This record gives sequence, C-alpha cells and structure tokens, in this order.
Amino acid sequence: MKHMTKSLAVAAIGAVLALSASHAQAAPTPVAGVIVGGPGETTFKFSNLTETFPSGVGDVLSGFGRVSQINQLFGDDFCVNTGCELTYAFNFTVSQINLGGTLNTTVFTDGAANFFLDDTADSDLATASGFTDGTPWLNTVGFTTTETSGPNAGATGQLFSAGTQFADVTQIIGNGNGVLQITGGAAAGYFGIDNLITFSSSFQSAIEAWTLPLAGTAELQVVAPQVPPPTGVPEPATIALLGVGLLGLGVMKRGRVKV
Ligand SMILES: [Ca+2]
Repeated sequence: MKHMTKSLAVAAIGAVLALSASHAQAAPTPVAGVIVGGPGETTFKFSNLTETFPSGVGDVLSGFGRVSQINQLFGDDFCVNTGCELTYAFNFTVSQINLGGTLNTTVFTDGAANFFLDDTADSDLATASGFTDGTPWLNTVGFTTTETSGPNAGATGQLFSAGTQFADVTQIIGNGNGVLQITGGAAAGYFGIDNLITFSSSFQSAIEAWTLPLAGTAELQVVAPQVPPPTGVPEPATIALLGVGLLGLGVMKRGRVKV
C-alpha cells in the first residue's frame, strides 16, 4: 500500500512539473496546416529557390522557393497533413546596381513574397512549376529599411545583395538580406498583420538545364506575438492543482486506513 501511495504522489508531482514546463516554453503550434514555433518563439524557415537574373535598374527579380525545414522539423514533418508542401513566389525590382567595387552590389524595392500550402507536393525547382497552387498561407510585401553596415551601408531598399560577377549570369555568386511585412493569408492572424519577417539568402548560377538561370537558398525568421494568458497568472492555478492532488492522496490514504 505504501508503495502505491508513493508512486501516485510521484506521478502527481510529475504532472505538475510538466504543466509548469509547458508554460515556460510553448510547444510547436499547428497554424493553418503547418507546424510552426509557439507564441513568442522564433519560427525559422529554410528554403531552396530558383530565380531570374536581373542585370540593370528597373529589371525584375522573380523566383520560386520551397520550404525544406521549419525549426527542427524537416521535409514534410512540419505538415499537419503528411505530404504537404509549403512553397512561395517572390519578386523585387532593381533600384540600384553597382558593378564597380570589389564587391558588386544591388538594391531592390517594390518587393512581394506569397506562400502557398499545397496538399499535393508538385513543385519542381528545375522547371519552376507547381509553386503557386494550393491555399494562400502567408502574403507579404517588402519592408523598406536603410542598411547601417556592410557593402550596402547607407542604401535604402527592401532587399540588398552583394557578391561577385553580377554582370555574368554564368559566374554570379552572392548573398542577400532584407525584410518582409505580413499583409494576409491563412496564417497571418497567428503571425500578426504588419509583423516583420527578416530573411537572408544566397544565390549562384543554376545548372544549365534549369528553366531559370539562378539557384539559391533563403532563410526566414518571424516571431509570433505572445498571447497573454486568458485568466490571470498560471502559477497560482498550478499550485492549486498540486494542492488538490495532495488532498486526493490524503483522502485515499485515510480511506484505506479505515478499511
Ligand atoms: Ca504546389
């Protein structure tokens, strides 16, 4: 009898500890079919992309990407329905280009990036097809900032890139960074309309057989707003639960003594 009582007490304390842990760190959260970071946590997305080769002011950079990782979930592990794909299409317009420095630089404006959730994984980087079907999951537009450091310091725009051989589509290689602002989509309520997404990217010449001339990657980060607890502070509730649990054990023990 003493053994059973002790193990019940341990189980009760374990349950309380688990409750406390869930308050300290939010669990991965399903949002419109995709498992993302909890409220107040960073959602990190890694993706592969294919894109055009803009070479002068006014040219449009456009492309398509597929998310291959969200936080610690890879492949389709972040899908609520197994086998989904999260893809996106984007475009920016060149506002400045500098081919004269040690590093070539390009500044872009008029940006947009729209994400789609598709239950049939049909996107193909080589043919640039299958990226814009499915449900609009998150819509964003470029957010204008001024670079304070790096090769684009002092420039104002929405996407900044730097690298080498920016005039040669077969030799170009570089990196980019910028900011997007959420405007809509099924996941916009969770991530917050007007909330900002920071991103960085890399790009280089694609394999010749690809439809679009450049290939690359992009990493995006967004923090969903912290939701305040609906009723008061969680700690007193946890303590009350512990009290009820111990009370229950006491009643049980007393009952057994009588018998
Ligand atoms: Ca698709």
